[in-house]
Formats: sequence, structure tokens, C-alpha cells
Amino acid sequence: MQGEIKTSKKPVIFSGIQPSGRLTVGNYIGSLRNFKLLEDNYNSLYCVVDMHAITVRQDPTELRRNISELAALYLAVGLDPNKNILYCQSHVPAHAELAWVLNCFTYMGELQRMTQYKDKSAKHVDNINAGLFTYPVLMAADILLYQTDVVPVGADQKQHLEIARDIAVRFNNIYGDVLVVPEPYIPKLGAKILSLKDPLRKMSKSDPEDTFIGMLDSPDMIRKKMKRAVTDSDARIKYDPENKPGVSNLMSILSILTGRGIDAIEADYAGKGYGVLKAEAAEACIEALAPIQAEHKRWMADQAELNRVLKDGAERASRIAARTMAKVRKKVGLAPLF
Ligand code: AQP
Repeated sequence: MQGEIKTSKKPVIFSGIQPSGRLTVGNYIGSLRNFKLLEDNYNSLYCVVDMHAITVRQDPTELRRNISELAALYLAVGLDPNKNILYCQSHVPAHAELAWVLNCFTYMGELQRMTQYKDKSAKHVDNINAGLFTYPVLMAADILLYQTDVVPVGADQKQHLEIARDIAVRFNNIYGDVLVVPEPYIPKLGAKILSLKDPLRKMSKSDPEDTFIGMLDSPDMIRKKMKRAVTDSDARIKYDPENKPGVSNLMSILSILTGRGIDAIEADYAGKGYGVLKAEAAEACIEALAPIQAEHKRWMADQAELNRVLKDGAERASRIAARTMAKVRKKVGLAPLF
């Protein structure tokens, strides 16, 4: 058996990504990239949240491929399956079980305020289902199930983290200290990478192909998409997210992926055109993604090993989840298990 997570006293991290499309550099910069950095100081669970993905209609074949691709990406960025628990949400039924209990401790008004619900119901008017509405409760269950201390997420998930905290506090106020109240970990830089076509919106993997750089895009695709990124007519390379969101977004991507400061980039590109900035931002993406793509290919070619990692992860996660569920069942007064 691989390393058991609860035997040491390190704080617990949980984070999940939806297999709702092909991951973008937004997902990479805002979340995945930070996971590896945290590996040694935390007991971490990283989850492919496939049950969240079906809140929007998915093609089953494509969903299965996306699940596999995402699991391989967790490994390709270097996460060690012995140090981290890597698994699929639907392999651990306790996520759904706790979500049901927590639904009974969540108010309609709280859920109605969620911006992601408003955005997604506007995007999918023909399928505004109850799962989309209660998405934050399932996310709270994901986190609270493992007595999580820290949740590394992009800025768009801050509101969902707050509701998870509110639910935990409410539950604890009734039943005593049952659930750990988690803290968000939002990166200072790159917490919100913007769409290449509409830099007032965040980059999303379920948006049209030309709005994002995919983590698995070929160099040619990356160059082509960057070239067509929306900027402005001012032709000055200046970091000004409010007035120049498109240009500032490209500068952020370049800065984060190369480690060069925004001031240095501004100075280096003074007097140069947007074409140069776009070309260099593209090369920075290509260079950062190349080793990940190579590792990803290797993992995708070994599905048996990938499945073994996920099975082992699900078993380890289930054991931790069972402890929380036993407490919750007892406190709430559900029928005792025989
Ligand atoms: N544009 C972004 N910039 C920075 N971080 C981002 N994240 C997502 N987009 C950006 C972070 O990536 C993690 C995984 O996100 P998710 O798949 O659980 O859901 P999401 O936030 O809804 O991501 P997408 O790509 O926009 O997916 P779809 O299109 O399916 O809704 C999270 O930590 C998120 O903050």
C-alpha cells in the first residue's frame, strides 16, 4: 500500500478540477502549477471531479477521455502518487453522501447568490438543472470530507470556498467540532487568466477553442491562437488591467511562465508592437508546456498504470472519507450502520 495520508500531522490540502474540457493555461497557472510546489509540506488529495462536470451536458465518450487526460495531467506536472492521493470523485461515493447531508444545511438564498450558477445558467439556458444549482454543496462536501485545511484555487472559486466555510461553521455550531473549516490558497499572480477573445471574462476550458491556450495544444496552435488574441488599438505595452485587459493578460502569462517581473517586461518591450509580445507569450507557453506534454503522452500510453494509480488513490481517499462520514452520520442521527 502507498503512503497513508492521515498518519502524519501535516495540514491537509484538497483540490479538484472538472474534466469538462481540455485544460487551459488558466487552469495550469491558477491551480495545477501550484500543486507540485506544495507537495512536501502538506498531505494532499487531488481529485478529478467528474460528478461536477455532469452539471453541464457532456458527451460520455468525450467525458471518459477528459477524465483520463486530466488524471494523466496531474501526473505529468510531476505530482508523485506516493506523496499525493490522486483519484476520481465518482470512485468515492461518500462525496455524494455528504453532499446530500450538507444540502440540508444550506439555504436556497446562499446558492442563488453564486456567480458561477448565474454565469452557467445564462450559458446553458436549456439545461438549468438542480445539480448546477447545488454544485457548491457538492464542492463543500469534497473539501469537508477530508477535514481539509487548505484549498488551492483560482480567484473564480473564492465564493464557493466561502460557502463551504459557512456550511462547516453552521454544522459545527449545531453538532460541535465535527468539520475542519478550510482556508483558501489563492495565488498572488495568475489567479485569473482571461479569455483570449474577451479579456473581460476568465479563460475557461468549456468555452470555444480559440478563446484559450490548451495545455495540450501543439506549438503551431499556440502561436496561431496567441496571434489572434484580442488586445486594443493603443499599441503601448503597459500593464493596466482595467484599461488594457487583453495586453495585461498576455503580460501576466509571460511574466508567470518566465519568472520575469511585470516591470522588466514593460521596460523590455517599450516601443515594440503587440506582435512581439504575442510571439514571446506564445513561446513562453510552448516552453512551459513541452515537458508536461511529453510526460502526459507517456502516461496516456500506459492506461493500466494510470488506472492503478486512480484505484489506489480512491481506496486511500475512501478510508479517510469513511471516518468523517461515520462522525457525521452519528451526529446527525442517521440510522446506525450494522
Ligand atoms: N482562467 C483561470 N485563471 C486562473 N485559474 C483558473 N481556474 C479555472 N480557470 C482559471 C482554476 O482552475 C481550477 C479548476 O477549475 P475547474 O475545472 O474546477 O472549474 P472552473 O473554475 O469552472 O474552470 P473552467 O476552466 O472555467 O471550467 P469550465 O469551463 O468547465 O467551467 C480551479 O481552481 C479554478 O479556480
